[in-house]
Amino acid sequence: MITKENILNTIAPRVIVMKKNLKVLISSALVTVNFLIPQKTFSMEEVDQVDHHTVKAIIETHLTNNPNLLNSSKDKDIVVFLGNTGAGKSTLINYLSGKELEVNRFNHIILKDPNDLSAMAIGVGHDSKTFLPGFIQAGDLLFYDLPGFKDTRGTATSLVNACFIKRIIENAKSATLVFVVGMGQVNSDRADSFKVLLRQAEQLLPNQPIEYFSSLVVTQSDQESDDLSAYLTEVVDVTQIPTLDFWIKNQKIAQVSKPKGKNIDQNERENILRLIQGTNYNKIQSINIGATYRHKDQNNIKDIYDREIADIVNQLINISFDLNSLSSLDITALETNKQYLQNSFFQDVSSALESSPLIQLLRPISKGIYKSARGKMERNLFHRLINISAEISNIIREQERREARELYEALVQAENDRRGEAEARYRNEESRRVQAEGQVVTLQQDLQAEVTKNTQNAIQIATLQQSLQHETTRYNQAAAQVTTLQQDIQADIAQNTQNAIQIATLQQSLQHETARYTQATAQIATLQQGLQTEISNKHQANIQVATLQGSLNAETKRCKEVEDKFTSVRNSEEQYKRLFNESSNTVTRVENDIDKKISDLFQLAHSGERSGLTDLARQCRIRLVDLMRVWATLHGRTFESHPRHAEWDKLP
Ligand SMILES: Nc1nc2c(ncn2[C@@H]2O[C@H](COP(=O)(O)OP(=O)(O)OP(=O)(O)O)[C@@H](O)[C@H]2O)c(=O)[nH]1
Ligand SMILES: [Mg+2]
Repeated sequence: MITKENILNTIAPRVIVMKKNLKVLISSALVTVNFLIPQKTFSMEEVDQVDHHTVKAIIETHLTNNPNLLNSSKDKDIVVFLGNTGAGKSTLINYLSGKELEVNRFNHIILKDPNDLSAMAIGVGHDSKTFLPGFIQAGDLLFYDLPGFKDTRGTATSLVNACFIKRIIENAKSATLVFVVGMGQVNSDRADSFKVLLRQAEQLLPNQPIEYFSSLVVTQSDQESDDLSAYLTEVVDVTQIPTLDFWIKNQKIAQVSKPKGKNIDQNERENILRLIQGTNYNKIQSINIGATYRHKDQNNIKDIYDREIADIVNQLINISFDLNSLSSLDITALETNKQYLQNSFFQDVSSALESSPLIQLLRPISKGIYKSARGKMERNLFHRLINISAEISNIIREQERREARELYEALVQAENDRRGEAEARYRNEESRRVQAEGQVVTLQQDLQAEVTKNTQNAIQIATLQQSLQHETTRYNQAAAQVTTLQQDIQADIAQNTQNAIQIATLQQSLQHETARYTQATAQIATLQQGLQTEISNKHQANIQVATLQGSLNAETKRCKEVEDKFTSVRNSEEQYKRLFNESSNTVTRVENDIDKKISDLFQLAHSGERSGLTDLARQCRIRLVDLMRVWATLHGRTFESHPRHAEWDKLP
């Protein structure tokens, strides 16, 4: 059976293995960021095996322990002594500021009072003595003793000094430079180290007209003061060193002679002070302190940056990527991390670098080195991020493929299991079929016996079938009766239905009649009241009837009298009628006579007309008028309405 549990149980152990693999994959993908850092051992001459955190600690310690030095030049005009280590800068500053000096048995100038902490420490032999910059106020001049350029104290010292030098010079209101060179430097190697010193100064103060605010003091001179310029011009090719040429031409040169015996010439001191006082001061906005580093220092600083950047990147990875959560095989989480890597990680690295205290400390004194370290990191990180993104994409794809494969395998397994079950079921069915076949044979034998028995039974069956036939007939009759009954019932039901309808109608009528009865009852009550009234009226009427009877009797008597009168009138009327009939007959006779006469007259008139007896016709006409007028009177009509009036009118 394929169930979710089955599938999960099959996949789960493999998923655990995959998770472990993924964790290793992502860890290595991210950790390889470290590989871009050269795995070079970081060493410092003075403090062995210090890492960049120690360097940072050293710088911070010196800066916090020497706030006076750090801020000593603020808004002041300062005199800065520049020279290679061992050139005699510290010795010169002590000399100029009036410290008591003496010459020891090795012909070295030393402090008379070695415990004078205000004096500058003087080196012995070629070892640089000045570890940190120092300053001393000499009258109205403020001298700054800087450690020798390109000394051998190591990167940490160089960085500490760089911090101080940069702060002191840039803080000052203005500065004048005193370049210090030992006569030995001038004489040896065609003054190469002198040239290097000047080149360094130019790099330190790029785009500055150094010669205008500087002077040169040559120490351990074996020349006469007045011959110094001539000697330098002779020994050094001044065309190659324009600054020296400028100093010589502008008399910006002084010297300290090698001590003769135990004495130190005090006259030269005044010369040098005058020289310094007569030289310009200049505001120095920004110095390129990197110029003071040796190549080795530069590599070490680069190393410090690389390590700090690697630290920051790793820290950021630790913060931003929870490898445990990444290895959960959660594709959404992986995608999110991939998006972060592609979109924001770079920016976050940049911000983290900007806020690193070490970088903030070192950057002002090693801008170029930081820029190149960062550039290198950005390039590498960019490629690395692309690789990591691709790696994560691969992991996601791989995981999806694996999951799909696991699922497929689980499904195949489940399908195989199902087939196995089906086969087992088939085999089971097969054995059951074989058993069943055995049973079929037995059953066939039993069947034969049954057939024999059946033949006997068949006879009985025939008999039974006849009975059945009979019963069927009876049944059919019964069924017909049932049908008839059903029809009757149907009819009854229909009748009942009609009855029910009639009952309903009757009920409605009953209701209606009841209502009418109620109304009639009310009317009866009204009529009874009316009857009562009528009875009382009748009583009154009886009284009136009695009265009227009396009147009637009187009238009857009068009627009798009238009747008698009427009888006599009738007799008169019959007499009258007889007379009337007699007169009517007379009238009728007269009428007939007139009509006869009229007709005769017309006949006579027309025959007169035809015969030309116009007068006769005319007399007939006149006679006719009289007769027709009589006719009109008899009939109560007009003359013109006589039927022969028109005929008469045509008569002449
Ligand atoms: N004979 C002689 N020795 C000198 C003279 N100036 C310096 N020295 C010696 O040169 C050595 C170095 O002198 P420093 O003054 O320490 O030299 P610096 O220039 O301060 O050296 P750093 O501090 O290392 O930069 C010391 O032994 C001095 O005694 C000089 O004019 N004559
Ligand atoms: Mg010194």
